[in-house]
Amino acid sequence: MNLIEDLQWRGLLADCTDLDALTKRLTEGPVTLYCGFDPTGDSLHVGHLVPQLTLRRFQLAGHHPITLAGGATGMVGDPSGKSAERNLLTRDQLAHNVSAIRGQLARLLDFEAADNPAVLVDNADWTAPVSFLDFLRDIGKHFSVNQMLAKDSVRSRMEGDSGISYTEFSYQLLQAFDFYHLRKTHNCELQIGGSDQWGNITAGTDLIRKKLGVAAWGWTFPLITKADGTKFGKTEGGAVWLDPARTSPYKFYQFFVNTEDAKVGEYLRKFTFLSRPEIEELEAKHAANPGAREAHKALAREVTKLIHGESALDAALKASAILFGAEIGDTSEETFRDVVGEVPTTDFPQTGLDGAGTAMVELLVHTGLCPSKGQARKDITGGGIYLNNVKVTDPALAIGSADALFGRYVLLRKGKRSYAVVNLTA
Ligand code: 383
Repeated sequence: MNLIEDLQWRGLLADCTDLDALTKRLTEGPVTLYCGFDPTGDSLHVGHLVPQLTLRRFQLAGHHPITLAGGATGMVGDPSGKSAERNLLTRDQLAHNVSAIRGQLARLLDFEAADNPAVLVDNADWTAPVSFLDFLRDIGKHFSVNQMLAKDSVRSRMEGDSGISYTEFSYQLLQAFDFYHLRKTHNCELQIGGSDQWGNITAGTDLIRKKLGVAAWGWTFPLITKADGTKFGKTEGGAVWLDPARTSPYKFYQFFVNTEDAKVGEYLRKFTFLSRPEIEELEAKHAANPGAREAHKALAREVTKLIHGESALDAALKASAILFGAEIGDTSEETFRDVVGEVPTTDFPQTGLDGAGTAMVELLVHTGLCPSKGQARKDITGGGIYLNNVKVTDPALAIGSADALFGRYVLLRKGKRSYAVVNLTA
């Protein structure tokens, strides 16, 4: 399977400006391509993974990837896919965001590759020095307002209530200018992006043709959705970020392991570098035994390893195992807190554990795991109660401060799956 066939098999082609010509060009030798990311926040999120991985797929096939941080475009705000005008970010915010996402942009690409090292650029470097008058004369003159109005990003806002400012209306010119600049300076022939970027990308291919008279291609991939068609990458807690300080590797792992069954094959194809036979085998396993969730686990493992590395993946796996009965071991307090977040938690005064402590049966009732102390004693004698995932045998057991995890928590469990956390309060 060549690169294009592989990308198509993975479902990574929504549209291409000229697939036949690009296919031919790719067989003739390495191509330089780019994808842009605006610094709208100080972290990228899972929605940015497909473009990043696609750049890497091209690099693995011998092509030259450029990843672009939108220091200039971030000052303006892309209207694509947005139903309302954005708030302008301050220069300080932008500088902070650009430096925060630089590392994330570099993470998945190889900048040391001997033949085709990746390159990271910031469009502020070539856009900021151009004067407004020069831009209007040299770039603006090549755009027809009629065509600009026809772009989805603009048309939907003209039809909607909130309209569009001149600032955001101009966005497509800036992105077109980038492609033109990279075509001239880096011989960049291809721009990739999500299908929301089609209008901006074709603005660039048009500008290149008009100003340079040479070919350039655009390639978009379908936007990832959930099974019901809604936006991918959002949880109750908000977006799933690539920054581990915002979304811990444990939560990141959980997000992918909880992928809907109907989507697991698609996500394996789009979010991992597993080969076609490997993915087909996982899909077959899932079809044969959905309960084992092997495909989901493989997906979550692969993506977590890619973004957070092997040791963070190990920690996430150990933490995940806690809610399946594994002992707490050397889990960090931070990770444990993530786990605790998923379990009903009840406060209890820390002083209650001083001295002789508090009877286990009392805590079992306090947390609601057992309806009465009598039932709690029976459950303990029956062998169904665990303290910090270790089986309890003595119905008269008292819990003291030595049992508190990280000095703050007691993990109680009834049977296989019912957990409760006692949160010790000062
Ligand atoms: C800026 C300057 C360029 C080329 C592209 C850009 C950014 C682009 C944009 N992209 C989105 C973003 O930054 O706004 N105008 O959040 C997202 N991308 C990629 C992909 C995606 C798009 O970064 O579909 C999802 O991740 O294209 O929404 O010269």
